[in-house]
Amino acid sequence: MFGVLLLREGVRRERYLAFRRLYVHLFLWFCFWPQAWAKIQVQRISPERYRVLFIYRPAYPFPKKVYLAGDFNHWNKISHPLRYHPRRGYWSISLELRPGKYRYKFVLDGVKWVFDSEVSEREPDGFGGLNSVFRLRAMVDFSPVKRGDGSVAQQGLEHIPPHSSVYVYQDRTEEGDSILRLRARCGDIQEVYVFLSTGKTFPMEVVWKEGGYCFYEAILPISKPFSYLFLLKDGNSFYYGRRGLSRHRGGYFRFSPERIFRTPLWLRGAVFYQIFPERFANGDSSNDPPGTESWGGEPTYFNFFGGDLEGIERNLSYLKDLGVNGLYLNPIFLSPSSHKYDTQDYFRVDPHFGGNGAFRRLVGALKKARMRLILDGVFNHSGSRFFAFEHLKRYQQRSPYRHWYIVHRFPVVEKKNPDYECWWGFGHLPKLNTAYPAVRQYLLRVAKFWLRQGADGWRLDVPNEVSSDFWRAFRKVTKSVKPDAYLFGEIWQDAQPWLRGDQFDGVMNYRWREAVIDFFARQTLTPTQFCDRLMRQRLTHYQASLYAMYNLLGSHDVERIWTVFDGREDRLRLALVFQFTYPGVPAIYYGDEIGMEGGKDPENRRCFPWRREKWKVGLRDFYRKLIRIRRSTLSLQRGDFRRVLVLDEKGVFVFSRTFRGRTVYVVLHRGEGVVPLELEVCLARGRYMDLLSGRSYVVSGGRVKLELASFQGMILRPF
Ligand SMILES: [Ca+2]
Ligand SMILES: [Ca+2]
Repeated sequence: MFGVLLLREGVRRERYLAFRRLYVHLFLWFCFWPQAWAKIQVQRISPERYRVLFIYRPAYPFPKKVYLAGDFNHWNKISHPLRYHPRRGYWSISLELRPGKYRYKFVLDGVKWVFDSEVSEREPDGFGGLNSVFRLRAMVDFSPVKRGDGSVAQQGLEHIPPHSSVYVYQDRTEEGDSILRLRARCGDIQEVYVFLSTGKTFPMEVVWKEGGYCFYEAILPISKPFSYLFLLKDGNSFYYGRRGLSRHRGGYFRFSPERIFRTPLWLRGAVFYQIFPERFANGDSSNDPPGTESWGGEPTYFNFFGGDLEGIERNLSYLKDLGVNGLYLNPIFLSPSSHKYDTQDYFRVDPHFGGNGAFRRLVGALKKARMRLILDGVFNHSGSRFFAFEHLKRYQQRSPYRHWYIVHRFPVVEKKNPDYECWWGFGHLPKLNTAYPAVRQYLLRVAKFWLRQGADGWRLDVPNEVSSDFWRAFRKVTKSVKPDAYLFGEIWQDAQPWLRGDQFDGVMNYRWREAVIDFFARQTLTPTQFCDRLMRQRLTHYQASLYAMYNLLGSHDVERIWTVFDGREDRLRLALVFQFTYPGVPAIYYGDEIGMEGGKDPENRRCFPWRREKWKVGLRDFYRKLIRIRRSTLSLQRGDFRRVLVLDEKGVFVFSRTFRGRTVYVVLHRGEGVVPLELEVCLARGRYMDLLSGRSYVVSGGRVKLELASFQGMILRPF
């Protein structure tokens, strides 16, 4: 009996020791198991540009791929893959960024979003999670400067720097004059001039300040090539040229204004209308896809309503009456979906849209109506039913199309997150290998073909995911077929790299849209801040591209503008006054003009209601009026842009547009109540008419007295 007890005691002790070992293991495992960590390293390239290294070490289970997504790439979850360093066990990516606030997350295997738990700052991501926030502050180690001390700080002087610059230093105006800019330290120099090799001088004025720098600008009435220096007066006279700062003249800069790129002139007079063809109008029910639902039903990602090209053709009179003269159509080529971003055949208009015959008829009708046509070019990826991908799936390694795609591992099987590159992990949207010559030639052939069939240009889908090298070839080829073809890209972030004259004319100006919404709808910007946001885009882009920007308030990818403004029509109308008076091509997303509502896809793709009682007729008439004003006022189409008056406390913002000596003033009052305003104008006497209300105002002593009601806008033209 005792023996049995002893035995039991021994078993208990064994068990106790086993448990203790397990606990110790668990404790150690908990303490030393590799946790995920992240780190950011910053290196200064110039005061505006920094190389930022994002490092991430994941925890178990280890991902196969890590991507970085954030404000800088419009949260694209696969455009910025990190590189794996097997020895160190971490992933990294280096980006060139400007000072500013950046929200970001790491994306594991293209599906799992994780925030960087190491950073001190974070904020809600709007989906119940958190974003990491990184503030990149300018690193400026300035020595003190003084005005009138007989010296000029060489440090900070910049004009055409050797590295790619953020700012545009040489440009030409819409009227062909030359623009020169110089960056210098603020509070250092008394007077700054452009000094020509002929001995002529032009004073420069400060147009922008940032991070302790002043940006000086002069507009010279010169359109032929010339040589120049900068003359800096601060007690002594200094010259700044190619060889740097000197007391003597020499090392002249050269400028050939005619070498600055140009964008199609017809864009200045253009007002665009974007159509999602499946939802605008059903002109031919015999071509409807199987299962087509009745017009006006609630859209899902997958249903059809039968819209087609004949529907557009039949309603051209509506568009002509509205006043638009350019159409941008979402993709129209054969593909299984309603949105048609999954192309099956680039040379065939979808039979559900009426096929190539309907396209020819539409082109004919558009020519008669003097309307331009822009097609949607989806060249980053094809659909999985595209012949080359079909062939690849069938014959695998043996397919001659194996290099048309980027295959990581055979066999190629279509599924979610497959073993080949695709758009956002969607297996049915395989990424085309645009670096491969045969693919390149094929796509360029597509681009030329449709221009020859009557298209006037291309809107390019996700071009930031395709190499710039491809777009350079694309521009050359398309402009050789049609020199005034309009090329604009879907770029959500800073578009400067695409708008230097070698790739696109403009972009879908989503940044501008954000600023407009922040100022007019959310009212989170003061007039000064709004003006600064605009100014920044103006100084970092060539004028040619600013006049070719596709300035949109709505599209198939964002909430309806009526919904964004939450139905506050007075604010929306004021924003529209701004849209139609600002440089760049005003663009309307179908149905925004009648106040269609809806959140993001699929709500923003509802059927256009052709029954007039569903329209907000007043809003539609306001659009018509603005379009007419825009199309009949050359100063609004081609004029320069000048900030005239900004009153933050009154919510007033006035700017002017001048072309060939004719100046139009645009007065915006973003706020409640009545604001009296005395505006200094360029005429000493005469009269101005507000093109919106038809009222006239007399100039007396170079001033006009105005009274602005809540959210009122005025477009003042001399008459
Ligand atoms: Ca000085
Ligand atoms: Ca149809």
